[in-house]
Amino acid sequence: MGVVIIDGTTVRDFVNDDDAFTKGVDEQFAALDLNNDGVLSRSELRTAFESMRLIETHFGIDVATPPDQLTAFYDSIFDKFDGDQNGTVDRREFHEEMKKIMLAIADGLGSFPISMVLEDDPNSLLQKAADLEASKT
Ligand SMILES: [Ca+2]
Ligand SMILES: [Ca+2]
Repeated sequence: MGVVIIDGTTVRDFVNDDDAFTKGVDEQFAALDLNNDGVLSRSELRTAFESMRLIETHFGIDVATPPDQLTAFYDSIFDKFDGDQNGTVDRREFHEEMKKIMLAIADGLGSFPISMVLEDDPNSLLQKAADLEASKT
């Protein structure tokens, strides 16, 4: 666990830095693709989001949500990612949707820096955003 100070600009700068963002998303994708078949299945994506604070932060989901609602929620997330509706999420679809989510988070954060407690996750995109910001100063 680490605490990072982050604001909307930090996140937006990261998303707009093509090299850094693509690298971050690719690493995350590779870590989530548990069976290494090059695409994310419904359950792989769900496992990912269950372990990520990103979605809780973004959508305000809390742990008390009933299981059937959670399943419906994760299904709706999967459908969002699966742009061509072929039942799997490929690298390009993942990249595009993560970009939207990160920009939405950036908008939500605005210009007020907040401190976030991040799980020890080397693939956390918010952590990478904070690292990129730190590397500039
Ligand atoms: Ca897979
Ligand atoms: Ca797809």
